[in-house]
Amino acid sequence: MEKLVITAAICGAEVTKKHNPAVPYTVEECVREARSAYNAGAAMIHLHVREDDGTPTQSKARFKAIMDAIREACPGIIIMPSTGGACGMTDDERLQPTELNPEIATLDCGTLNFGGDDIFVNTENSIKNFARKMQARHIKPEIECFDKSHIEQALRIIKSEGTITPPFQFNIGFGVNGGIGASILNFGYMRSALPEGAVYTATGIGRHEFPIAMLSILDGGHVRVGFEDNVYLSKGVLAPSNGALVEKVVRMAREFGREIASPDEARKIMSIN
Ligand code: KMH
Ligand code: ZN
Repeated sequence: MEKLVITAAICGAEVTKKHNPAVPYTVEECVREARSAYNAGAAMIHLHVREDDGTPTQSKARFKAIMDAIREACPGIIIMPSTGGACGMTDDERLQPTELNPEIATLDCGTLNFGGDDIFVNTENSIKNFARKMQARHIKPEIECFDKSHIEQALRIIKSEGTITPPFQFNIGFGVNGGIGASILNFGYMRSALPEGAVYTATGIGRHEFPIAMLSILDGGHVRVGFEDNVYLSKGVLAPSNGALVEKVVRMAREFGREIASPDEARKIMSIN
């Protein structure tokens, strides 16, 4: 089977040091967490950034400072900035990291409840606008889908716009509060909706992180783990670092004969040029 690409979502926008004191806010903390994931086998970092006090921001300057520092500490690593940001941010605010021309960035393909009163808004026109802007800058979109309807929305835009072109890279997420639940049946349901030839990463939220990783390892998909999605190594045991979460996936993959992709191998697998 193809080598396994591990993405580490090291920071997120919602999780805080109250959930796990190792959640990174500062430049130095982001570098520490990225390095731990890279040394453990992550080929890609999915990046959100914060101010030093933990406030999520999509500031271009803050992204640049942290991306530069991570690149220096982790030679060759793929950095995939978020264009999702945090709930309540405007589209222009969210798009700022694309001005740095990253090789890949997230493209969220549907609106969903996001817990409590929060709604993560991605209208059809917003998604089209994000896709157009990313195509103009030759940024590969990772198509983020937290429900089957998001895959169907992405496919409609692929068909009508020509701004998202094959080979496609999807991230299918399970267990977001407001998104599709995490189960074997739902994994198959989402998986079966992906277009022929698509490459995909799977993400499970909270306690679903490792079961979903296992399904993806067995199915030939790729895996995302990290503090953005889950702060525990096992029930009641906080992960000391993002690297510890990646190490667990590496152990699982090796048990089932999947070798781990380097960043350059990941670029080939995911057609990131
Ligand atoms: N923080 C969420 C509201 C992405 O990075 O593209 C959105 C998110 C998705 O995390
Ligand atoms: Zn994210």
